[in-house]
Amino acid sequence: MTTVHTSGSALPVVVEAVELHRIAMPLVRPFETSFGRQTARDVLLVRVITDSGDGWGECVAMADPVYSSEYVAGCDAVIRDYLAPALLDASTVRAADVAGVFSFVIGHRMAKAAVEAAVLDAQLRAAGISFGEYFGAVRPEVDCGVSVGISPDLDQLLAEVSGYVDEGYRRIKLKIKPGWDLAPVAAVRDLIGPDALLQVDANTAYTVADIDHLRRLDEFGLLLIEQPFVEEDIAAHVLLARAIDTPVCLDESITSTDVAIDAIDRDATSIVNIKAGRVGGYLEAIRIHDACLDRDVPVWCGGMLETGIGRAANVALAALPGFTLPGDTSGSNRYFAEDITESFVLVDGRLAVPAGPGTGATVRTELVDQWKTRPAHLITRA
Ligand code: NPQ
Ligand code: MG
Repeated sequence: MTTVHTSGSALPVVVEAVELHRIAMPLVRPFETSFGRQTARDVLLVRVITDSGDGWGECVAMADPVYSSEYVAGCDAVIRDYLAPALLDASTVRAADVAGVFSFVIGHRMAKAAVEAAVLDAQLRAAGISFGEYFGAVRPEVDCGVSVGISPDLDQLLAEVSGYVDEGYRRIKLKIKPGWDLAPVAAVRDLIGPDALLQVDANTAYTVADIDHLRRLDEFGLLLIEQPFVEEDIAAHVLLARAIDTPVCLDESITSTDVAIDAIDRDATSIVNIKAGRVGGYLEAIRIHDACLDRDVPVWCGGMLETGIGRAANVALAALPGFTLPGDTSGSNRYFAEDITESFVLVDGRLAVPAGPGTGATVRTELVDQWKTRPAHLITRA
């Protein structure tokens, strides 16, 4: 079991104000999935100003509610109207208290996760402790994979994948949907060879009627198939897992530790994608990791096109012992020409776990100002 580091490291902070920043970052190339095509990342950043210094968190919600029910404007509103006032009302908080302070709000996990991360960053910066140390990281660097969008054609797909292989990525993930599955998987398997790590992600694009078709993926030696069916339908994933040799891995469905344990117990998932934003924060993500480690279920760190703020925290999370598969922890340049923090650069297919206090990443506030799509909101005690 991993235990969160709690000794002197976790002195509480008093939150004096919450600042909400909304910025737009162009993507280096459009990213297409079964739910749509993204050309820019519309990001909500949270800065908490405390008696012991500032902390930053990143909200992973997308501009539109197409991956999850959460979306940027909704997260912005729920933080402004509910979460920030509750945090300002609490006299002193540790990151570990934040989920309790927010429990009166149902759902809105991505919004809650962003604020909790900002509090944790402030608290650990004040204590001089890194996210990795606090989480219980067991390795100084993590193996990186890359998520490859749906391409206009196979030639462009193969060119993109070749580029990532040349950059040293240790695992390729292809986005699939009906009409874009067997052929791209076959072509990429042929390109990268039988031993290279390859997996697919359907982002809920299939139904149980497609089980016989999905079984045809078995011949390509995939690490896993991620989230073929809608997030509420655990039973459909159980049926697929019985029918297919390729391991089934849930992403969208896994919203908490209890849901993860239930899905594992029902044999709906034999590998789990952990995304802190989707489950309400890094502390809940660690509890899912612990539950999976107890059950010998491998986990890997998902990605949501994070800036350096979220990327730094993800890399720290991916350094926990149960993260035995490469994550979607790509280099900054996979998505952005310029990052909002120092860039994350792959070395031999790995990213280093930041060692500095808090996330260890420094926010370039001049870029936050330059890329803003509206003035910052400042929420202070009433
Ligand atoms: C997934 N991520 O694993 C997601 C989905 C995803 C890296 O494949 C903007 C913001 C665009 C978040 C596209 C990866 C996105 C996004 C895809 C998340 O399912
Ligand atoms: Mg996914």
